[in-house]
Amino acid sequence: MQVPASTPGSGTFPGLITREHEPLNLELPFPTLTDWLIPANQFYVRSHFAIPQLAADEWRLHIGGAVRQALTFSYDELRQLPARTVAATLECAGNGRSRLVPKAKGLLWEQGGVGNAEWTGVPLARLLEQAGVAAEAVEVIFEGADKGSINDEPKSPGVIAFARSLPLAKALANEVLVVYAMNGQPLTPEHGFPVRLVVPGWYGMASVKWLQNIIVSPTPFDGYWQTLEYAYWHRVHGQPTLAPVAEMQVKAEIARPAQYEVLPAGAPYRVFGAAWGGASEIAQVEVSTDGGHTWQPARLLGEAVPFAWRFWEFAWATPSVAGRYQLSARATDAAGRVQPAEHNPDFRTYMVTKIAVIEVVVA
Ligand SMILES: Nc1nc2c(c(=O)[nH]1)N[C@H]1C(S)=C(S)[C@@H](COP(=O)(O)O)O[C@H]1N2
Ligand SMILES: [Mo]
Repeated sequence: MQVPASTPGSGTFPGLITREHEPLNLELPFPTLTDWLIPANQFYVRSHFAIPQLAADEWRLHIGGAVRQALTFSYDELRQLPARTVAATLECAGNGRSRLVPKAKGLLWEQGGVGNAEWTGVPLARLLEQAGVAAEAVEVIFEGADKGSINDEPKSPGVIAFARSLPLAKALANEVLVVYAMNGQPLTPEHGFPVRLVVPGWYGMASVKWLQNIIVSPTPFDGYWQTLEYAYWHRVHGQPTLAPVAEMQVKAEIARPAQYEVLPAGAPYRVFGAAWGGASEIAQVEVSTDGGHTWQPARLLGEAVPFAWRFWEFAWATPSVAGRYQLSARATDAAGRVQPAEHNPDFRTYMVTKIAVIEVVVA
């Protein structure tokens, strides 16, 4: 088959989609998806403040709070410690928000606020062990070097840093890394240079970039970025209570065809996409080509890699009758979670995984 050079996925990258200039927010044009590991310069960028320009030789990581001994690491000291490399998919909790009706406030991400990369760094557990976590500790707070004030509602109390916490059990999990390399290269400024946290299995907001302070806390942390933002309604004994957004939900996305792509009638077409969803393995992806009436299994490609997305494909014979057709994909994970048809309003404008419709024109 002759493939014109401009066809999505054929190898030419058209560039990232600008969602916001200042602060910088860039989305991957998802129909271009080809590589399992997304190169750093094609990886979506989510930032809430100006990107701090940090010098590696001046940067320090401080670990304090409820610890036996406060510690400070330089960039070189950190890179001399035993390292681990973990492949993990990061997805912004607001990815897919453009699908919400009525139109949501906030950045209107389409499909591409997501990417998969190999992250290299020091297991956080090792650093916490060296500092000696106090018996009364319950959470660990991570603070980035970026700061500013949020002037839209909900307003911040003046100038604040980007900060998030993890419960102690997740902070000590061996996949959580204090990262200095992405796909084998030093981090770029957009992705957190010199050092960021990477929390595999959790939405992207947990993976604090430009990391400079780690504070072990004897109380739960109720900061701006996990109460006023990146929080959802969690029902406890029927009572809605605000909880920080955490683990990723199960989701499949169609990369090709693209929305409103024109396809020839009566021809074979390879529907292609990715599926992901936190710690649990993707068990199944199904595709519907008739607006969700019937579903057929897609073929999972490659191997299951914990915390990383799984590519899939589905061989479709396009109808011989010209017209508009609706394609959808839905994922199920090994824990039995199935992608929902409707958005859960308790999730507010986060964790948007409702089954999407890609409409194509068969001509
Ligand atoms: N310091 C800091 N860390 C941050 C953010 C930020 O604005 N500041 N954004 C978070 C959010 S919401 C996401 S989705 C991921 C995005 O990481 P990326 O820009 O490398 O794709 O970074 C997270 N870490
Ligand atoms: Mo995000």
